[in-house]
Amino acid sequence: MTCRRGALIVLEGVDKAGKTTQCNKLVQALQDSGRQTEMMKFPERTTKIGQLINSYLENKSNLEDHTVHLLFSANRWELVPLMKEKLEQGINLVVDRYAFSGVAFTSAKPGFSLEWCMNPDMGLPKPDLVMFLQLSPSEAAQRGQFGTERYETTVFQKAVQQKFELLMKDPSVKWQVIDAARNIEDVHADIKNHSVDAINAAENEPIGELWK
Ligand code: FDM
Repeated sequence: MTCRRGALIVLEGVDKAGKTTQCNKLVQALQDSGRQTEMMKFPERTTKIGQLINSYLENKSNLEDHTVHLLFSANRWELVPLMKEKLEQGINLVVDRYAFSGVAFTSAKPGFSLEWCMNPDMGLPKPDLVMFLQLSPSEAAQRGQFGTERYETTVFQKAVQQKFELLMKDPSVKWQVIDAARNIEDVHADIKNHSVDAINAAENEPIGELWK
């Protein structure tokens, strides 16, 4: 029997939407149903590039805006060989943030076009499904205070949300909007169903190239 490839499933969304909780629950559910699945997250803060990003996000260092954008992208590219290897072995990857966060966060800064921001990520492995956990700024505010990392302010998060909305208009990417205002289990059930469909559809398809 030929080995069917794994699916690349991405969760995106603004802060407080529950991405990390839902990624963990999805990985567990897929594993419990006998599907080999692993979780990844970006930024991957453990590599040398990731450590530079981590110190920037924790406000321990400053980096020029173009530079940090390219570091976030490089942090994805450095993981591409590993991602491809896993997908080809039939392992599904559930990824907490990807190039869409990269573009949405940088293009929310003054002077950055969507196009410039997308360029360095062109050709990354293309997700088989991107789920956007939708939560209005007022619902997000009810979930408590933002943390202390860079970008964790209401004004910036609103700008980021608008950029995500622009990215979701791109029909070359398989987007699915998920209403994240519901309870954790209902959101999870929805995410799991969409993921199983994407896994079944991806099996016989080659891995695509993002934005190419
Ligand atoms: N972020 C994340 C970016 O600005 N660019 C990127 O490419 C990625 C992947 O980093 F504020 C931002 C988004 C968020 C922060 O936070 C990472 P978490 O809590 O580790 O997801």
